[in-house]
Amino acid sequence: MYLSGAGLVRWRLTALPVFAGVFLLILNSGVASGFCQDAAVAVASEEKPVPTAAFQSCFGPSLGQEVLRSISPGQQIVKIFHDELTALLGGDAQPLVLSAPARIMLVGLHGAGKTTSAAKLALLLKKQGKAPLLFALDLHRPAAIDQLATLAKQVGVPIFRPVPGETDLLPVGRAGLKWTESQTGNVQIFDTAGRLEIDDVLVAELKQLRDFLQPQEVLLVCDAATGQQAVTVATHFHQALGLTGLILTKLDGDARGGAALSLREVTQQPIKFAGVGEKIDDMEPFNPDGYVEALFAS
Ligand SMILES: Nc1nc2c(ncn2[C@@H]2O[C@H](COP(=O)(O)OP(=O)(O)OP(=O)(O)O)[C@@H](O)[C@H]2O)c(=O)[nH]1
Ligand SMILES: [Mg+2]
Repeated sequence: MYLSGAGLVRWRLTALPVFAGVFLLILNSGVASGFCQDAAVAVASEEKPVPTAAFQSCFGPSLGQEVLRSISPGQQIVKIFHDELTALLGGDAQPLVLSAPARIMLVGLHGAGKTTSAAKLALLLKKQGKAPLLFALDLHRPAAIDQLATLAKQVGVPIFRPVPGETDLLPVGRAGLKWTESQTGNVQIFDTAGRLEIDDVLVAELKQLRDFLQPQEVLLVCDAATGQQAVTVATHFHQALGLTGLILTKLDGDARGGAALSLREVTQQPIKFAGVGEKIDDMEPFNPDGYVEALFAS
């Protein structure tokens, strides 16, 4: 399980207080899970009004459906809530687009989990019968190259390492592609540098690299704990780089959940993977339905 009710509640309270009424209805209906109780208590303490227009836009289509007679009104509301959230998150799990030469570029802020996710992704792809290659293209933090090399060894995947002291990203990218000629891999995963906050120089550099590599996938790695900051970051990276998806990391931590909905909303791109721990196999394809299911079970 990678989502707590409290995390979603925090998001909903700021984004759409309309759920207040719904939570309270669920609670009163006697089918409330721990999550709903958390939510109802939190909502009750907020004393926020329930805007009718927002309620209609969110639940209108569902409420127009004929009410199923076999389940109680409370269960019906839980189902509507479940279906709406799943739809908000994009419905089905979205696979990677990997046509040859398959290239995946990972971008994001410092500490978001790019390097770790690069190796986790390599392992996942390897388990699917692919032959991934890793590229250490963080030239800003020398330790990042060693970090990826250690992880690459752990997952048994070849790694391209830049010449020490190299600072110019494009020639390194070019050397990386040259290196692939001696390799048999069929999916290339590029780790890149992060920054403490959005930085125009970094983004311009990444843009150049993206133009050169022409990756099918540009995935923003986002720390789930960063909340609203993640939304600003995602907006900026999406405008600059044209993201094709996201990896939401640290969903095993305390501040979980809310960011997923906001990130999806501002980028209109799917969350493709979820980081659920520090171990190398702690990453899974992001499944909106399972995510919402976990929410109701918490
Ligand atoms: N609990 C948990 N920790 C994670 C997860 N993903 C990454 N981490 C940890 O987060 C820390 C930062 O991860 P990195 O992969 O180094 O992050 P980065 O984005 O490459 O950071 P920079 O190279 O500084 O830009 C490490 O200690 C990871 O083990 C996750 O899904 N869950
Ligand atoms: Mg890194």
